[in-house]
Amino acid sequence: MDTKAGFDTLAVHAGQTPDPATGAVMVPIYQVSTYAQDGVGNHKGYDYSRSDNPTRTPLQHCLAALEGANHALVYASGLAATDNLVRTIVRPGDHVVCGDDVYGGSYRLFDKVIRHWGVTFSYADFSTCDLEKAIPEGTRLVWLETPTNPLLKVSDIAAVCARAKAVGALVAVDNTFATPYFQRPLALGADFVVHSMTKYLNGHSDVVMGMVALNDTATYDKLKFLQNAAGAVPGPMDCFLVLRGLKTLGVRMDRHQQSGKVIAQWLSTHPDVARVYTPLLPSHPNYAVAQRQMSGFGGMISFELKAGNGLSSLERARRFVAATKVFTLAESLGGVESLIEVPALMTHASIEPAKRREIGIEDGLIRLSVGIENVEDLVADLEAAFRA
Ligand code: P1T
Repeated sequence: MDTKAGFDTLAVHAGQTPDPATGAVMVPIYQVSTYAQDGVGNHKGYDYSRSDNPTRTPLQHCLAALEGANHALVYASGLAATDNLVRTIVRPGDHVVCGDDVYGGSYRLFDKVIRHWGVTFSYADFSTCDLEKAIPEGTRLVWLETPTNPLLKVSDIAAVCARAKAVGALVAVDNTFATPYFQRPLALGADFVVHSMTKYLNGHSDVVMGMVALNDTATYDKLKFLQNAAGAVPGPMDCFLVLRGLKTLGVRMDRHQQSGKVIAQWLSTHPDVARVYTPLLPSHPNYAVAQRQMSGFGGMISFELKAGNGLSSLERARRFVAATKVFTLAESLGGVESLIEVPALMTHASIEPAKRREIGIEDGLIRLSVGIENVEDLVADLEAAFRA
């Protein structure tokens, strides 16, 4: 496949050709751990499925094409991808600067695991901070999530990369919320793109998987070495499901965004809503940056309820999320079905309460992942929850 083909064409075809043995149009699920060898070391390119698997390889090629990267590697989860990338790049004594508002599990991995290997971390709001102060000389890696989870802050990727380059630091962008359909960090100067493919890339809430995409072949070889040495690989069935999910990424993202806009606008005028967070609305403080570096935003919205009826905003949030019927109360995001959750109690509960509030994640914050159901049903569901 010509890598200059359009995004949707690449999503359907890149890395995939009809099976030479049978003509099967879809990549088969090679549910196999090992491969026959004619003589010792004489095989057809695969010897053991921890190292490589023929369902995984086309998925990696497709993802590299979508991110505009030379290489992509897929992992058993988004956090496994994060862990393998960080441990490939940093050594004891190194310093990492991380966005202050990141997925709670990424923060937990850095603060409760990798920090104990003698790596130091500092945290900054890349959407507002002075980049020269936030990214000091000697920084080895910058970890940038944009848009952020759950506050949907958008940071200027090119500006962060320029500062990082000036001090010799590498930049990894967690592109889970935007997907390569709406944002291509490598083209803006990033060294690595990371995804939880559990979310939009797969899109059907039936797989946990992660990926890293990059251009530098020497680092790719190191990553591949660690992946094989440590073994955080996904199974062939999961790779098949993500290959299938990717084919509709563009149409799904358009629909998530279209419905997301309707819901964001409706929430922003609702009398019970104190604040709406989403780059879908021009009132978002980083709207200009978002317009510049992204071609769209998907369907993620966070909002706060006003306290009322003698209830705190947290208690109102608890009742609200228990009352929706089309929006399922669950962690995760990016699937065809709409989800609702309270970050302080669920996805970001691993961050200490004081730190969470310092970041701006209020206890009563509610996060929506707007799915592809009929938008009138979604609005009616939320309206009913306001009245419950
Ligand atoms: O769950 P896993 O596939 O390991 O991915 C971790 C991860 C990494 N980066 C971002 C931006 C994420 O949102 C996640 C996972 N997030 C959720 C489960 C959630 O509900 O926010």
